[in-house]
Amino acid sequence: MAENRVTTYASPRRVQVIGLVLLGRRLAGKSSLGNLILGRNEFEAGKKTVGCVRRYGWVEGVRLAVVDSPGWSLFGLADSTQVKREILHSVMLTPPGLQMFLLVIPVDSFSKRDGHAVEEYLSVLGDGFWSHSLVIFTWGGELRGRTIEKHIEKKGEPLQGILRRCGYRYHVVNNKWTEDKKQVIELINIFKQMYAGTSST
Ligand SMILES: Nc1nc2c(ncn2[C@@H]2O[C@H](COP(=O)(O)OP(=O)(O)OP(=O)(O)O)[C@@H](O)[C@H]2O)c(=O)[nH]1
Ligand SMILES: [Mg+2]
Repeated sequence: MAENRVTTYASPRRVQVIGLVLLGRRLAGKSSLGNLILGRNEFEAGKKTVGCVRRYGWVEGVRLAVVDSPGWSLFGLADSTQVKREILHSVMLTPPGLQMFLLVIPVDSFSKRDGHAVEEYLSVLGDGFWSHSLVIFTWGGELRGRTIEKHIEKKGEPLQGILRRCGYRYHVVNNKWTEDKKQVIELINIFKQMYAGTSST
C-alpha cells in the first residue's frame, strides 16, 4: 500500500520593511544619502528632485524602502505647495509599519530661517512624526576634525530646537565617502535600536 504522504509547507515569513523618508531643504544631499544607504545609484543626485521616488534594498540584513522627496527652498526656488504635497505623498509611499523620517541637514549654516522652514514644511505631517525622526548631517567632511557636538553648540538655538524635536537623535555622514560602509552600518544600527522589540517578522 502506498504510503500516505503529508506535505507541509512552512508559512512564508513576512519580511518587515523599514520605510525611510528623506526630507530637507534643496541641495541638502537627500538623493545622495539615499544612494549612500542603498549602496548604489538609485536616485538622481546633483539634479533637482521634482517628485517622490521610492526604491527598495537590503542593507545589513534589513529590508528598506527608501523614499526620496523634493527639497524646499528658503529663496522661492521651489513651489512650496508642490513641495508640501510631495512631503505628504512621500509618507503614503512608505509601506505600512515601521517608518523613519530622516531630516537631512548639511553641516554648514543653519539659521533661524532654516529652523522656521523645517517647522513649516514638516507641519503637514502632524506632531506625531517627530518621535520617528532623526537628523542626518551631510557634508560631514566639512567638520574638519571638529566634533558634531561642538558644531551643534556653535549653531545655537535654531538647530538645537530642531534636534530637541527629534529627541536628540542624529548621525553624521559624508555622502561622497561611498566606500565608507561604517557610516551606513551605524545608521542601520540606530534604526534597529529605535525599533527593537517591534521589528518581528
Ligand atoms: N562633499 C559633499 N557633497 C555632497 C554631499 N551630499 C550631497 N553632495 C553634493 O551636493 C549636490 C546636491 O546633492 P543632492 O543629493 O542632489 O541633493 P538633494 O537634497 O537631493 O537636492 P534636491 O533634490 O535639489 O533637493 C550634489 O552635487 C552632491 O554630489 C556630502 O555629504 N558631501
Ligand atoms: Mg534630490
